[in-house]
Amino acid sequence: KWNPLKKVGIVGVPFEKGQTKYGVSVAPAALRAAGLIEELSQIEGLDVKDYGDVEVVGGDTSQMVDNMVHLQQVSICNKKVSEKVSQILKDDRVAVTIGGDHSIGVGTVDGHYNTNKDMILIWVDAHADINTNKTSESGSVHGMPVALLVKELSDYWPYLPTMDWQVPKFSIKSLGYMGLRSVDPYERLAIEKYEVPAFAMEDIDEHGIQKSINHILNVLDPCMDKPIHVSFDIDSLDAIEAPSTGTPVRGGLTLREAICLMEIIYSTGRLRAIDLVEINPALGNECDRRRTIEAGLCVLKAGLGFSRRGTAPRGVLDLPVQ
Ligand code: Z70
Ligand code: MN
Ligand code: MN
Repeated sequence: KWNPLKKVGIVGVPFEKGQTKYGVSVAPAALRAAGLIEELSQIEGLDVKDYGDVEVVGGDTSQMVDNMVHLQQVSICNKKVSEKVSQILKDDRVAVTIGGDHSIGVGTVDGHYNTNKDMILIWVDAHADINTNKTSESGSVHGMPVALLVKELSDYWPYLPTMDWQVPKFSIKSLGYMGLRSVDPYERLAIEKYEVPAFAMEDIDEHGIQKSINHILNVLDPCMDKPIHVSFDIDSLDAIEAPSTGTPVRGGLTLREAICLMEIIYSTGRLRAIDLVEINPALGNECDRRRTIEAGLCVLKAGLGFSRRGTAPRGVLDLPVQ
């Protein structure tokens, strides 16, 4: 019934104010230099359009809201991200957003929700990113995007100046997690309170990657007709697979599991948006950097139809003769 869209739009978001380390903002340029557009264009039948980077500007750096660092900059950037993601989706393309830190998930999901009210969200991450400014230990907004997005948690926030453009309407009932292994106490409470389907690493160990993702898809969308958004934090991968990230956590997904996860979601024909965030090319050595970027490219390719089986040339029935 559903065929994967064979058109994709890429947008970079060189934003890093949702966390404290320098370097996540250079990931879009590093991925492009590593051949992002060319690699994706080699996928059989895939039409790739580069929408460039969202312009990131400064803003008031004073703390407007308690325990929310750089809120105004996060807000200004995310408004643009939301508009860009909506535009790509309206152009009938899969929206691929290259971060940047995970605070940009506010904009990508907001933009997707505004175009598809029935979308479901798979948050692939070592962390749950569902802190409020009251529960966060760090004050970093990249640990808060899910809590900002879901309507069920709107009463747990104070008024957020500059965030008026973003009204939380997305339901936590349409959210699922994969890869968790560093979850704060109040984040765990939220997951349990709202019965969010969450496959932490021990659950993936128990059930395997295929059954885990299929279970989440079945819980969130039993009729199998909803658009899917995957917000992929590179730190969901094991620290050995993706060392160049701000908070690497050992014991994570293998790249093979992540590829398998993306292939399964692609095969539904309903994957409409992918975020790839938290790659930090400024951390680690050259080997770490290349490894991490290559892992990110593999994840994107798997989500956009690259087949590990190989693809025969189109319209050709036999090998060439001498
Ligand atoms: C912690 C917090 C986080 C990424 C760290 C960590 C959040 N729960 N996310 N690294 N990618 O600060 O809220
Ligand atoms: Mn994250
Ligand atoms: Mn994370």
